[in-house]
Amino acid sequence: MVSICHQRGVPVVPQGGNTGLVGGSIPHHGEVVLSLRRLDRLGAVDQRGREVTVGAGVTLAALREHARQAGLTYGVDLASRDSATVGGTIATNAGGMNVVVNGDTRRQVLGLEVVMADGSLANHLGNVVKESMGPDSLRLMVGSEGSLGVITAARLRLLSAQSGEQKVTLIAVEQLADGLQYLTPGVSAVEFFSQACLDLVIEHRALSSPFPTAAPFYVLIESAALPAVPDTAMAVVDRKLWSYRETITETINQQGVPTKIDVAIPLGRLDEFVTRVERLGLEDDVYLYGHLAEGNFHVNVVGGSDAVEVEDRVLGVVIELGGAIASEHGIGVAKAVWWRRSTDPAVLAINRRIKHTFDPGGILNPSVFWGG
Ligand code: 2HG
Ligand code: ZN
Repeated sequence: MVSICHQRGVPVVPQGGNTGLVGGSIPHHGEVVLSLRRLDRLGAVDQRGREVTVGAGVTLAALREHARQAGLTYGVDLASRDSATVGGTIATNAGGMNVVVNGDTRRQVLGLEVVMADGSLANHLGNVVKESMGPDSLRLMVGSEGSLGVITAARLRLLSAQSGEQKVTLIAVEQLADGLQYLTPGVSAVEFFSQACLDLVIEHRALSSPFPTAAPFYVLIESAALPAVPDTAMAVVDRKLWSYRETITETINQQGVPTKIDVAIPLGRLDEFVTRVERLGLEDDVYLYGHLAEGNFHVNVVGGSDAVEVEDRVLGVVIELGGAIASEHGIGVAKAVWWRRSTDPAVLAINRRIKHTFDPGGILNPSVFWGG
């Protein structure tokens, strides 16, 4: 299909589970949508080599279950695991809850099979764990959001499953910097959410309040051993506490169409960011939550304000604080203008040349990065 589109100059948007939040997997100007979901072949797990080769359309949930049956695990996990696909998560270099221990999707990829813009198939799945054979050009597909090639299969690293049940602790904190003390060995997730998020899920999800009094933020730690929590801090331990964090997104979505802004802030400036967002005086409901270990905030804003204006104001603060305008959801169309504005011109020029080399006719997901 890609070769036909190539011959006719018809633009193509590759699509996995369509769980993206920056408009990177949907057509914007009549492009053909190429769904990869039927490429859902699960290869046999290589238990000794701790790896597996799977089709791009395999969901993260299916991959994780497949690995689990072989006594292993896949390093990336997300709340949208039932729909998000291997191809989509590679194309966006997805993060999720376990980046603190396993790294991002890029770290899990051992090899790729890709359909190039002219329809030819490029195979660099490989067989070995490490090689030294020149530039790994197909690696550029990771994070390229379908703009350089269409990922059809991936060889992925698997990890030993945690022995014993992980403990989940929720700790109330006065400021986010207080949560950073829990970034210790043996920790597999360090998540956070604001009081506004907690109030919302308590009201709409029939969850009970975990603490007798409110705090500005809550940090959720998943770890092998219980974290050393100071006597003065409120804390509870229970695996079910994940539901407070994992239901935030869908509960916000039920309140209206949110403006979603995924950003990364330098770890030394987390609370400065919170204060600066508060000072913007947004009249809408603002929900702050995300992945603390990476300084990854999901700023969700629900109300009547103009989405572009809200995004511009928040991203302006992010740039001033030396942060990144996209931490794990990618650039897509939504962040394209900001990406071009905030990226070093020399780096942008390299990216333009790479795009031209891989896709001279500009048919692969033309709106991401370069549209918007
Ligand atoms: C999460 O961490 C997801 O829950 C979604 O990345 C974040 O909807 C969002 O803004
Ligand atoms: Zn996230």
